[in-house]
Amino acid sequence: MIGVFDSGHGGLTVLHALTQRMPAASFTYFGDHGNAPYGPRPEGEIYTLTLAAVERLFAEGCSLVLIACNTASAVALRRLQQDWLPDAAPERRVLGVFVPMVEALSAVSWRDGAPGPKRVPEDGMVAVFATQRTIHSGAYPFEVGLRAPRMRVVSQACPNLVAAIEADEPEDVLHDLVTGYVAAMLKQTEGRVPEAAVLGCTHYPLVAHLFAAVLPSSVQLLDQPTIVADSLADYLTRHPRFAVESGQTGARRFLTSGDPARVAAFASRFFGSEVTFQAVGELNL
Ligand code: DGN
Repeated sequence: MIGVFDSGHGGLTVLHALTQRMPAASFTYFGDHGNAPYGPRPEGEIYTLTLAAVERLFAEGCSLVLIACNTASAVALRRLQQDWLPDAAPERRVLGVFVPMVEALSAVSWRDGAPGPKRVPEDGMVAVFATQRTIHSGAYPFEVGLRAPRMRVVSQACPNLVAAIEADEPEDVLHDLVTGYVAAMLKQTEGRVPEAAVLGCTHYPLVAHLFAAVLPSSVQLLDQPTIVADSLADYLTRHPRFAVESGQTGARRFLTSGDPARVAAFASRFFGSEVTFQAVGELNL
C-alpha cells in the first residue's frame, strides 16, 4: 500500500490524480479529520500530528507515505525526513506534495522548447497561492531559491479560502474571494504579470476554474495533483522496490480519525466519486 495523508479532505484531490495516473497501485488514505484544520495550529503541533499520522500509515503496512497537504509538507516534511526517519524507519520513505511543484517550476524554467508547460524564464516570476501557514513557513521561496535562484516568487496567502470551500459556499462568494486574492497578488507585483501560478493547497483544485478565469490569460496555472501524480509515478519507476512492496491490486482504503458518515458526505466532492471511510482511533497531541 502507498499511504496518502492529509489533515482532512484536501489530499483526496491528489489521491484522485494518483489513482488516474497509477490505476493498478494500492492506496490507503488517512484523513486526520479529528484534528483538522491544521492551518491555525502552531508548528510544533502540526509536526507532532503529521509524525503520528505517518506512524499510523506505516503500521497499516505502507512503506511509502505521501503527505498530500502543503501545510503539513511545508512545516513538517524536511524535519521528518532528516531527523526522524533515518533512525525510526530507515527502509521507509516519506514524500510531500510541495517539492514536486518546486521541481516542476524549476524544470519548466530550464526546458526551453521542450513539450509540456510553456517556459518560465530563469529570472521570471511565479505566484504561489496557499494557506497562511504555508506562506508564512517561507518554504516555497526557499525551495525555489535552491533550484532557480533568479526566479521571483510572489507569495499570496488566501486565509479564508479553505473554510469557504469546505462550507460549499456559492460560486459568486468563492469568485469574489479569488478575485480579492489575485488583486492582492498583482498589487504586490505592482502590476507585473507572473508567467506561472501555483495553487499550493490541495483544496484549491476545486476553485482552479475561478483562478483561471480571474488571472490574466497569459499566466499558466500549474495543476498540483497532476504534477504530484507524475512525480510519484517517476519516483516509483526509479525506486521499484516501493512499487513492488506497495502492491498492485488496485485496492483503495479510506481511514479517518473523525466521524466516517460526516466525512464521507464531504469527501466525494474532493475525490470525484463516492468513498466509504473507516474509523480509526484519534491522533493525540
Ligand atoms: N489542504 C491543506 C493544504 O494543502 O495546505 C490545507 C488545509 C488545512 O489543514 N489548513
